[in-house]
Amino acid sequence: MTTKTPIARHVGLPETDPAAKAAMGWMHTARFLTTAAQLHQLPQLDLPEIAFVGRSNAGKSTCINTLAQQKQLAYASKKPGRTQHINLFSLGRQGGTDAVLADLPGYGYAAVPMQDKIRWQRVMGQYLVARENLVGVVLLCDPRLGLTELDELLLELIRPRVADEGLKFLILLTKSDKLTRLEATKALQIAKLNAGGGDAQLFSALKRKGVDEAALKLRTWVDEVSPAFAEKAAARQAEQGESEDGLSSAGEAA
Ligand SMILES: Nc1nc2c(ncn2[C@@H]2O[C@H](COP(=O)(O)OP(=O)(O)OP(=O)(O)O)[C@@H](O)[C@H]2O)c(=O)[nH]1
Ligand SMILES: [Mg+2]
Repeated sequence: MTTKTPIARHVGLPETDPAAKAAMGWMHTARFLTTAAQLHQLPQLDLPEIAFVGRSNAGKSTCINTLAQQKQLAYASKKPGRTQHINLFSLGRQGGTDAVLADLPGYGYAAVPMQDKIRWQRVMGQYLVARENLVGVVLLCDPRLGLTELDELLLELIRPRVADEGLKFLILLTKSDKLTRLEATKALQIAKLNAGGGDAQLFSALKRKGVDEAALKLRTWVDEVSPAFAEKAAARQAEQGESEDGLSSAGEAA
């Protein structure tokens, strides 16, 4: 869905909301940052991070590519289970980075050996509970399947952070091009009921439905938390400066 300005809506012009346009421009700056198979391999970042989670084949990687307006930023495939690492992408203009997107491996793919499933569920659980700079979670859900048991488990896992830290949460109903209008309306109603503390919207990479809306939402999340992150980074820098001063004055005294 295109987010129109009130005037455009009034006269029926397909004009895009300037804020949504800016959000899409920002999304287009996405570039690969790093990949990690294990949590401890992820860099500690002083930047707001937004994770894309959901069952295998739900369309997480395609969603990131669609938001970024890039064909092959994240690896998408017909074959489920293609994303097997946590892949991070930086966002920000002029080479600066003001946020990070995380593409997570999907869960629930039957052909994955049980041991790998368990290992992965543990890694993802730890990521969602302990990743300090995580500010938002986008749960991708194929509305033809609805929320699965593992989706519900994930919701349980993040609920305390949603309640205590204001972790943002959005359910994206992917592949909505496969639904009739009535099915889409019903699926959205159900998802909104299940999104306790968060939001839900329809999305289609194929038909470019809900893309502006999702980009704008993520931009809003980042705008909301950026001052707190800037403050933290400044405090850390000051701390470092003080300890360096301490070192140099110790050096001078010697
Ligand atoms: N019709 C339709 N197909 C889509 C849409 N989004 C993704 N797909 C297809 O769904 C399949 C899986 O997409 P991916 O983006 O690789 O899914 P994923 O969630 O990243 O999968 P894993 O990495 O295995 O967890 C691909 O064949 C995509 O082309 C959509 O909006 N509409
Ligand atoms: Mg993927």
